[in-house]
Amino acid sequence: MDSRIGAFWLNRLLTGAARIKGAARVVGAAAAGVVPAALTLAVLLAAHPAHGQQSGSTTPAGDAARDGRAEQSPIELKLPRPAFKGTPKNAPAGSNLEAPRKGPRPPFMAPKGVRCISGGKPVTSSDSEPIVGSLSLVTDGDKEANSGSYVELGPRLQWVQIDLKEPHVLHAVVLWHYHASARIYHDVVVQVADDADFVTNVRTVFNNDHDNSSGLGLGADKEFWETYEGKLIAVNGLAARYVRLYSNGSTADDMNHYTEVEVFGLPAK
Ligand SMILES: [Ca+2]
Ligand SMILES: [Ca+2]
Repeated sequence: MDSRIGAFWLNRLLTGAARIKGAARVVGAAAAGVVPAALTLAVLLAAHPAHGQQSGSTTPAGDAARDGRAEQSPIELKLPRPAFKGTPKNAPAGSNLEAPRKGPRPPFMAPKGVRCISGGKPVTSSDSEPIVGSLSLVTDGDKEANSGSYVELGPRLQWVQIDLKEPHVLHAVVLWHYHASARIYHDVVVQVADDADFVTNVRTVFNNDHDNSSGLGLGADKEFWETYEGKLIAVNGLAARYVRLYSNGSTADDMNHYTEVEVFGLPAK
């Protein structure tokens, strides 16, 4: 910073500080703290113009975000074999449907060290006695479209829930309902919470229930075709211990299926 420009801004700040000081006399002691802060900033800017120029336009939070971006890397996601080829053509009329992607999904970037933290973690469900398979299939790491690789829950609105065993900072949830044939599951809602009963600090990270038939709130997200790539839902660093996923049947039938759910994150400090 040019010294004349520094002097100009110092003058402006001191003038501002004088005005604040005048106002402080009127409003009393509560505002008085502002004056030393403004003066300190002015002095710092004059004494360290280069530093003032660098950090004056940002905040400690901004610095952290920039550092975080610098350390981002793609999450390691192992995909199952594709079970069917081509684009599904029997799209339901009038549905709010995500357009099928052309080409593979781009890598998902997250802070370095973010990994799958759901493998082998306990799974509970609104349907404690699945029709086909067991709840442990949701987190057993097998995402293939084989018979025996998915759990089938009862009809209408059902949920599965993963207990990460301790609070984590979450960055993505990747979800495979059933990808052996083209279909769309309805009322897909994904929530995270601090407690197993989903009472404390519940946050919805995905909701494509457009008419609130689930009673969980109106969702603005789109419905999507099941594919071998799974559905990746960005979570953006929310801290939680529990992840719950709802669905309400599919274009195939009223049942609810899960082949695998992977949660990506880091232990919360
Ligand atoms: Ca599985
Ligand atoms: Ca609905």
